This record gives sequence, C-alpha cells and structure tokens, in this order.
Amino acid sequence: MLQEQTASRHANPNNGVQHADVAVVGAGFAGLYLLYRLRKAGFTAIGLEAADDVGGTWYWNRYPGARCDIQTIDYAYTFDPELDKAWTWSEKYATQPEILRYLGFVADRHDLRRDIRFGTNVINGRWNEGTGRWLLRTSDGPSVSCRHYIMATGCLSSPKPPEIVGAGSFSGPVLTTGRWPHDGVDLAGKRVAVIGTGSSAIQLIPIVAEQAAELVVFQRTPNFAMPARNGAPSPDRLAQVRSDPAAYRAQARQSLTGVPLPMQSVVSWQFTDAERRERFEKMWDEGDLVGMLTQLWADQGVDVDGNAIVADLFREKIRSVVRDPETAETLTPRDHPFGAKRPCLDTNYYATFNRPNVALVDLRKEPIASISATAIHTATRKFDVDVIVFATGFDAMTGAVLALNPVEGRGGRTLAGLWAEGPKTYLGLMAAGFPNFFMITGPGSPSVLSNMVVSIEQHVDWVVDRLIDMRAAGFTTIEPTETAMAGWERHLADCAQVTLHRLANTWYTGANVLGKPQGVMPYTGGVGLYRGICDEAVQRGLLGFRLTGPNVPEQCNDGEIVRLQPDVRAVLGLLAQMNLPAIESLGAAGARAFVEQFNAGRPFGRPVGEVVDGVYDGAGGPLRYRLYRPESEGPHPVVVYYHGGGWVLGDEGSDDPFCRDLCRRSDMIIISVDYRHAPEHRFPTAAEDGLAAARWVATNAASLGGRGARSWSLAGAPAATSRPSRASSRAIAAVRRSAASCSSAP
Ligand code: NA7
Repeated sequence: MLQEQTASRHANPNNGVQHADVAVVGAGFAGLYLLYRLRKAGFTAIGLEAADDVGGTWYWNRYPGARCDIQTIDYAYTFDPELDKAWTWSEKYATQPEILRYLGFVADRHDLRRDIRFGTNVINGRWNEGTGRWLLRTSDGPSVSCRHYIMATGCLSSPKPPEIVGAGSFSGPVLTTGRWPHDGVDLAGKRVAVIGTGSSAIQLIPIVAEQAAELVVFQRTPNFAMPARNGAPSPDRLAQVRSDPAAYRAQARQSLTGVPLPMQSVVSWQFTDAERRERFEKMWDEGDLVGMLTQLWADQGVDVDGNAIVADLFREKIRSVVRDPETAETLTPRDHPFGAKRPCLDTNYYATFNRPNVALVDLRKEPIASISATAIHTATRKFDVDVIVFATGFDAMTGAVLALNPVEGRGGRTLAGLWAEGPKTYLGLMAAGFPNFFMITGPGSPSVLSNMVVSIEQHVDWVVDRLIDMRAAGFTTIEPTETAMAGWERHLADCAQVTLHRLANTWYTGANVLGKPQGVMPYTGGVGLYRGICDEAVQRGLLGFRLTGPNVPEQCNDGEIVRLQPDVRAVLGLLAQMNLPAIESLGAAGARAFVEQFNAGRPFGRPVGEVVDGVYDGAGGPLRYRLYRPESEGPHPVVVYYHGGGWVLGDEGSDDPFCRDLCRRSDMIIISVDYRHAPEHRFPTAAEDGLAAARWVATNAASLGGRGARSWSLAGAPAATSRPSRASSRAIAAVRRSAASCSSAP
C-alpha cells in the first residue's frame, strides 16, 4: 500500500520516467540521512529500497540475538542534536528490533518515507552522455532519470551463496541469518545445524542452543570473541555525551575508528606482564570491543608480536571457559592476528559448548562433503538435522553495488569490468569513468573498520556539500581522474601494509567468496585521517576531480591526494604540529642538544636478543659502535648501519628503536657505527670513518657473530646520504666501491 502511494506520487504519466536530481539506493542509515540532507539542500531526491520499510541491514538481519557491536550511544546519528534528547537507548548494545525502531523514528521525525519507493529493486543504471543523466531501470514502477546516482547500499547487505554441494536439496527449513523470516522461527525440540562462526553465528548460537533439542555447529575458522556484558548504557559515556555532546561527537569524528577513544602511544614492551594483563582484563570486564581493539597498546594492530600478546590472553580465556580441552582447542583461533578478522561480541558463546545438546564440527579436519534431503555429510560422518541455518556471511563491500550490475558509465564502461581485479575508487567515493556516481562507505573508505554511522555522516556531508558547490558554480558533472584513482589505490595498499589486516583471509580481503579478487578493501588509515584527506581534496581545488557544466569552463585539478608513505606522513604531520624550530637555525651544538632531548622522549625500542656497545678502529682512532643481535641462534648476516644526522648530528645510539626493529624483523645483526662529525671534522672525515667501519666489520664479521667476511651489507638513514656535496659523493662512492668488493647481499 505504502509502496503504491509513493510510486504513484513520483510517477510521470507522460513518459513513464520519474525525474529527480538525485536517486538514492537504500534506506538504511546512509539512505535516510542522504534524503534528509538532499531535501534540506533543495534537491529533488528519490529513494529506491528493495525492502518494504526503512532499516537497511537492520531490516534484514532479524536473527535471534542480532545486536550492534559498537556501543549504541556511539552508533547513532549526530546530525540532529535533538535526537539525543528525543531517543533513549535501553541497552549498551541495542538489539536489532530497537535499532530498527530508531531508524523508523528518525524517518517519521523528518518525514522521509514520502521520498522512498519501497519494494523496488534497481535492475541497472546507465549514464547517458547526451543528457548528462543516469537512467535507472527498476523492478517495479517507472524508470528513474537522475543527475546523480548514489549507492547507499551498505557494506554487508548481499548474502553470500552457501557454496556447498547439495545446499538446495535439503527438505527442511533452510534459514539465512541475513534474511531471517519476519515472523520468527520456532526451533523448540528441533535438531539444528548452524554453518559458520562469524559475528552473526556467535550471537545466534547461544540462543538456538537454549531452544533446540540438539545443535551442531559447523566451524571453518574460529574467531576471537569477548563477552558483551550487555546492560544499561555505560554511565561514563552517557555523562560525557550529556555534558558536552559537541566535543564528544567531535572526538569520534577525529578518532581512529569513529568512537571517541584516544590513540594509544605506549607500546606493549613498555608495560610489564602484569600491567598488560590488567589492561586486557579491564577491557574484557567492560565488554568493550573497540576498546579491546585499540586501547591496549600502540603496537597491537600493527606488529605481530604486540598482537600475539593479546591473542594469547584471548586463548587463555577460551581454555578457562570451555571444559573439554579438544573443543576448546578447536574454538581457539590460531591462523590470524586478533583484529585482522572481525572479532565478535558474545553472550555465553564459549560456555554454550559445555552444554550436552551442543556439538562442534571442525571443518578444517572434516569439511562438509554435501547436503542431502535430511542431513549434512562430512567425509567421515553424517549429521541428521531438521533445520539448517546458514550464518555464512556476505559478499562484503562490493557485493551490493555490483548486484545492481550493470552500472554503466562513460562509453559503456561497466563497474564490474573496472573492478574485475578488485575494487578501484577514489576516496572510496567515486570511480573514474562513472560521472555523478557516488558510493557511501564504498570500498576504499574506512567503512567497516569504523563506526559506520560516523563514516556515513561524513560521506553524506561530503557528497551533498559537493552537489551544493557544483550547483552554485554551474557544474553538472563530477568525476575522479584516473591519476587520482590510481594514487588512492596505491595509498590504500601502503596503509594496508602497515596494519595486520593483510595477514588474514577475511571478508575484508574478499577471501570469503569463491573467485573474488583478493586485497584489503577498506581504508585502514583511520576515520580522522581519512576525513582530513577528503577535506584536503576540497581545499586543494577538488584535487583529483574533473568537473564540467554547460556554461562554465571545465575544471580539472589532476593529481594524487596522498603521495607520502602513511608512516612518513604521520611522522611529518606530528612534527609539523609541534611547530619546531628549523634544525639548521640551531647551530651544531644546539641541534645536537635538541636531538638528544627529542630522542630522550621517544618510546624505548623493542627488546632484541642482545645489545653490545663496543669500539671499532675508525680512520683516525677508536670510535663507538652498538651491535644488535637477534634472539634466534646465529651466525647471522650482518648489516653495517650508518645513523642519520646530516653528517653533523647523532651517534651510534641515536637510531636505537629503528635498529632494534630492523634487527628483529630482518633477523640480522645490526651494527650501528659512529663517525666524526662536521663542522669540527670537515668532510670527508665522516665518510672515511664509515669506510673504516665497513672494513672493520668485514674483517671481524665471524667474531661478531656474523656468517663470515662476505655476508654483510650496508644500510643507513636517509639523512646521512642526503644532498651530498661533490666531496662527499666521492667519499660515498669510495665506500660503495669498497663495499662492493668485499660484501655480498645476505
Ligand atoms: P562472517 O563474519 O563473514 O561469518 C561467516 C561465517 O561463515 C564464517 O565463520 C565463515 O568461515 C563461515 N563460512 C562461510 N562460508 C562457508 C562455507 N562455505 N562453509 C563453511 N563455513 C563457511 O559473517 P557474519 O554474518 O557472521 O558477520 C558479518 C558482519 O556483520 C560482522 O562482522 C559484523 O560486522 C556484522 P570463514 O571465517 O570464512 O572461514
């Protein structure tokens, strides 16, 4: 009924095509906020929604136990400050029905349903070069002609096919968590199989175990889960939001994950064992998943060893709850770092496996061979069941957008074609060749690695603000350039290298769907940084975008928005914020004092097997060195390391944390050597010392624990070799010649 009213209101009886400035696909968090902002900005907009009501992911995912796993105080709109007063969440982590009610409440409050055609799928969308508009064919009602086409389709809304032989031949009820029946399912007295142990299954399994006569859980990959400890919303957070809502929300917007928590700067090895355990237990007791992911120590998400400490503490917890040691071991994740795959919040998940009516099948040992009319068969066993629940997840991030295929841009180019080897976007917002086509929380944006609502609001604001600016300037199309898109792809890959996400096969990387191209799809650099980059693109004249309009000259400020490696960028950004004096203005003594003071404040480097201070024969007499030996048994290859400092500053200990890291990661001996400085010792003194150090190490490699005279190499900090004078170039060349004659790469 609702659907008919809406469609007829929009239909154009003259040609069966409905016209609007903007078409929005999806009526979840993103779609609703888009419709709100577009209407306020004076654009005509049509929402197209497959479901018969608002809610998006919260409309479809109605399985028992479905909940949010970001605290709901944070998982809420902020665009309407009155909402915080008008709506009160009843729990720390709200249930699906409550979140769905909230979205209905927002839709009513702002009268958004009148712009939405419910029960309507988009069949395809084609860009018409002549009219400069998109034409969308829909499953129901008139086609839509729109200037701008916006995907608010969600990241986890296209359920993944089961990929199991015979899945269609089961004669009993087959349920999918992402498409749960609206009137519920009675599982009392039934023999139930649940396939999958991701977030959905981990929420569902304890509830099914209480209802069903028997429950068999088929697990492919164990996950890290921690107790939600649900209850009333956190009083601390409530107090913070109420006392200064603007500051609270602003902190979330600038944070790593979209939740107002600080960045940690203390690294794991700065804490004792007892302190680390205490920090872990605190998060465990509070049931704060985002806290557990980001607040323990700074290296937990970027360093395998820092991460392993958290993972081990989780494993200990599983063993302490699950009584049968074999079951406990099967439930224990060992193939991925904590947080590299989406960890879960649970209520009695591990304890459920102590129940007599629950069995666990390890699909790594006995994969499902087939499903017949009445049973699930592994290679060795047959499980007779009455109901099968597929909790097998989604074709994440790209699935819902590509389901609208073809999205056909300029010259018949399709999005599926562009993304054949993995999604390509600029800022996760747009793709080259697809004018006026936007994605909210698309691949390449922080999206699923963040509090979605915060990311959605940022995206919607960015997009609608651009449409307003374009209208004011007379532009009718906007599109990213190939250069900008390629640059963003490289930046995404650089960021992914810094985190541990690349070390796990997950839906973040496309590994859960057969044949899907692999690669970390969300932006891993964090919500605050990402927001800054989007703003920077605007400040730099819409860098990376081409804009056209009928009566205005084309504008194209081509380029890449981020050209530095993310870690270099972060360090330079921090230094810029400190507003330090130019080092060359301090004089040699002043600069040395400054560097010493600066280094005293940095985190202590990670422990290695052994650190030995010694003296080598420099060109003009004894000089100091510091040797870093790996924990592993030697002999090791040796690296002679020249510290940075522009020939003027530093000593063998000034790159200490870096040398430790180099030693640990490369499993090589690092020998950081001092050399005499300018201006007291004019060039090429330092280079001569460097050469002497190289010779000394080559001669003494075996006694230092190295593999032998020919198994060593040279390394150095860039400053040591930057902008060399002619004299220094000659000296460096001498060192290189000497090195080439006596070294071989390990
Ligand atoms: P997930 O997290 O993708 O979980 C799906 C689970 O199903 C996971 O354990 C998969 O194992 C398993 N799976 C998938 N395909 C199969 C087949 N063919 N056979 C056996 N097991 C399979 O989806 P969820 O719905 O739980 O959660 C999605 C997100 O929604 C969640 O992270 C929250 O952000 C909200 P795998 O790990 O791939 O080996």
